[in-house]
Amino acid sequence: MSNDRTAHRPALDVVAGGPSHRAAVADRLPALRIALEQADPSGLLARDDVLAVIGFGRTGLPADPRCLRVGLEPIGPAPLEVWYGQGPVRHGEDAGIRWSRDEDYTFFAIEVAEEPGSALGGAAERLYRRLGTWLAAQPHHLLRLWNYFDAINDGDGDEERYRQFCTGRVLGMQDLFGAVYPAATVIGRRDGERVLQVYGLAARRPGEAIENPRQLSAWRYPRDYGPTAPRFARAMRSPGDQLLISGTAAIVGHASRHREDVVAQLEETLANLDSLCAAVSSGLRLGSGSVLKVYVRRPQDAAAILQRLRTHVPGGAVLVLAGDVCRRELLVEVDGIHG
Ligand code: 3EB
Repeated sequence: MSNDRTAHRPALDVVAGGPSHRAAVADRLPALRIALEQADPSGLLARDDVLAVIGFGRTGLPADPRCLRVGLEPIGPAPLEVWYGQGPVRHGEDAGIRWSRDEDYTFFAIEVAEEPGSALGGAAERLYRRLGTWLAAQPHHLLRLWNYFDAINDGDGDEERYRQFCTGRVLGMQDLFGAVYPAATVIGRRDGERVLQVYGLAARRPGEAIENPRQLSAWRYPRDYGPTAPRFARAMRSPGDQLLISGTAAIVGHASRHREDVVAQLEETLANLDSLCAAVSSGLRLGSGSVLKVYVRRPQDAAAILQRLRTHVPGGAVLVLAGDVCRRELLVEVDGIHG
């Protein structure tokens, strides 16, 4: 991870040029293109530049390492999330980790069943241990993780499943991710399937972790939120000069804001997203270059949320999913990619 900001100027900056600019361009990977599209999965899999085809809810997908079905129900249209690299893409499976890769980017997915009657932390620990060991042997650097599991808010206090997940994650990841955490999302499904699903993105060059000036870094959250603080970066600036935005909700400092008021929570979330963008580059705005997923706890809130998002992120692609945020009082969360 480079601390030299000039080596990772965002493409979105107006850059004056000069030697450091040329170096940055030479170092930059092509962008990963993530699209939300209604398409025939087998047609996509016939291409040599498709890294991943992710379906949500009841979508059926071929058995292929590039495909993953996540059991979060779409609210409204149910497009596929398709990742396009430059190709040619190779793919395979190593000890339960399904992967695909071209020269620049790796997609991977791992699913671990929870043991009946035992805490979720055990599954999280096993999953992260296997993933960390696998990643350490790969030529690419971890940028981004998405974590989905059932009934995230079940259990009280430190028994809550999200808190148990956080503890298991830390036990399993050990030093394998180094001192810099990836960008991440953790969202609860409601499909009753006791399987922890994680998918992620790695790249030939490392990214640059970005924190949000409006939010305390998650690994510094006080004890009130659980025995093990979450470990993730608010965003990762990718080596392709894209912004990989972690799950973002109505948290300011470490406190949840606007209990019971989804509209105000979304406004706070948008302020957090704007602040994150400003931390990267003063001119950076979400818009037509953005692909967002919005996770909504109460399906009846979806229409208002989508309408507000369309105004704030003009021309952006948005997928609305029914999902539970890790704190019970939070009603909406947004993640995505820009650039
Ligand atoms: C938050 O800001 C909301 O545990 O990896 C968002 C993204 C959240 C990632 C994680 C948690 C995680 O704390 C929740």
